[in-house]
Amino acid sequence: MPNNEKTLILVKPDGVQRGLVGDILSRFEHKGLKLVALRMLQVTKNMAETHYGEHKGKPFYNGLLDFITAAPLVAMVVEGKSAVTVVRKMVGSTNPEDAAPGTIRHDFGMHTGRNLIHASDAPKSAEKEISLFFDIDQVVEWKKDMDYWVYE
Ligand code: D4T
Repeated sequence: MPNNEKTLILVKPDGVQRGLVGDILSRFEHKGLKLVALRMLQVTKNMAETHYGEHKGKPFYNGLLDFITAAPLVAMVVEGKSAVTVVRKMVGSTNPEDAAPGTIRHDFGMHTGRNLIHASDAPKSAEKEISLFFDIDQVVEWKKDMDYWVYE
């Protein structure tokens, strides 16, 4: 398949605490993306600093680290044609107030600091982020028979 990509998705601690993991995961399944990795974990301060390194020094940085390490989150990898772009569109704008109706952040969120979900913003960052959250053997290569009915 041309432009086949993998991307990292995190259902952040607010999504887990609010019982939205199933609703959020099912959106990606229903879209036609292939789930290739899934785990629940408590993110350490070290991991959080690596993941959000680009935001170091910004006013929201410390609060962001506290939030993402406050309770377990669910990490997953999905795969499909242009998966990075497709997933970012489904996630919506960073601030749920600006997110379009039908996006996850619009439909479930109220505030930027509790915006439920993270998704990689480019194939290169996806690769880096996937390797932060998963060992290589935790990402499963499998043939989804349904793909015949999803892609021409
Ligand atoms: P992530 O990285 O979580 O998918 O979000 P985005 O890619 O949409 O947005 P981002 O990198 O600019 O922000 C990362 C993360 O920081 C939180 N945040 C952001 C915050 O708490 N206050 C703020 O003012 C901003 C800009 C939300 C997402």
